[in-house]
Amino acid sequence: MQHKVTVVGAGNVGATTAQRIAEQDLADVVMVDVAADLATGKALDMMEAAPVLGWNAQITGGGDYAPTAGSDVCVVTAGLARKPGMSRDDLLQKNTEILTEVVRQLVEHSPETILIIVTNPLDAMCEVARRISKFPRERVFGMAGVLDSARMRYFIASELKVSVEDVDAFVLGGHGDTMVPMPRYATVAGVPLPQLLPADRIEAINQRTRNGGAEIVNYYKTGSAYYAPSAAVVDMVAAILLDKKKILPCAVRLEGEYGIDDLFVGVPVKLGRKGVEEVIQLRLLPEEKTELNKSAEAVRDLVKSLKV
Ligand code: TXD
Repeated sequence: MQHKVTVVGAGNVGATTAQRIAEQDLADVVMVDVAADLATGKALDMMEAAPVLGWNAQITGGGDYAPTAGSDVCVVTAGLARKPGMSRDDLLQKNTEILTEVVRQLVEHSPETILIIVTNPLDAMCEVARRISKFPRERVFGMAGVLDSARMRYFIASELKVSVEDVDAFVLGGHGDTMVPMPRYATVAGVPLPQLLPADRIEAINQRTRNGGAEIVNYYKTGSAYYAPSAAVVDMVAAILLDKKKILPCAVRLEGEYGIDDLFVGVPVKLGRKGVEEVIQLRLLPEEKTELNKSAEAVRDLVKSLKV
């Protein structure tokens, strides 16, 4: 039987995610958006590409949650972007309201689903989704690390003029300015990055990675990145649906790992059909641990002001 994936929010990230899933014939896709016609129209537009490109998945879209029933995976991209005059805290409260309603609906129609949260502020929205869904951490987690790591991998590959396929890298921590790129664990065809680049060039790559989202926003002026973010989501969706047991950095609720408890933080996990099947513990140097703790504290501050 074909898998079913719901994508809430048919905006830039949501629609591109739906498109990528269909083009890979990974699953049928249901898009839901408060802007119901937008979701319906984008779904139809994508379906009309299917005969040309030759994929067989079904995409539907609208404002109703009934068609989402029995979804294997639900991706939540619904939310507002920060508008002029809006504080980060205003955004936090507004997107908390949106997530609360969206997750309630998703869980009602698909009680066994796996929730992948994308909406910012990412780590705090994961906590909102967890509180509303009451899902175990295996089935509610967020996308950020795959994107941040992909950016780092690209920057390394272009600096060294090698194939992106040869480059592996990890970024830990919250999805924000305090994220922790881990060059010590980055490799190029198996060779550790510190053997290939001097420290100052590695630090420049780390800094560009931390600034990766803002760099794109500066070009787009309105709106933020969505090609790489949607690709990152689909990597996670495929790992789950195809039970790959793939190790990917995700925002997952730590329960004592890395010395952090009861908080969503980006760390490598094993993704398979059950969702997060294992939290991978890396051995960190004291300075890396300090950075990770700092990043976790930034997430904790946000979570403290949640009103759910
Ligand atoms: O790494 C990451 N996690 C991220 C996060 C990478 C990229 C984008 N990131 C965040 O995802 C971004 O900061 C936003 O919070 C979300 C979605 O980004 P996108 O670029 O797709 O935003 P859009 O294009 O504005 O789309 C949001 C859609 C839009 O169509 C709204 O009508 C819809 O969300 N929306 C809703 N849908 C359903 N239900 C409700 N309540 C709702 N409210 C808004």
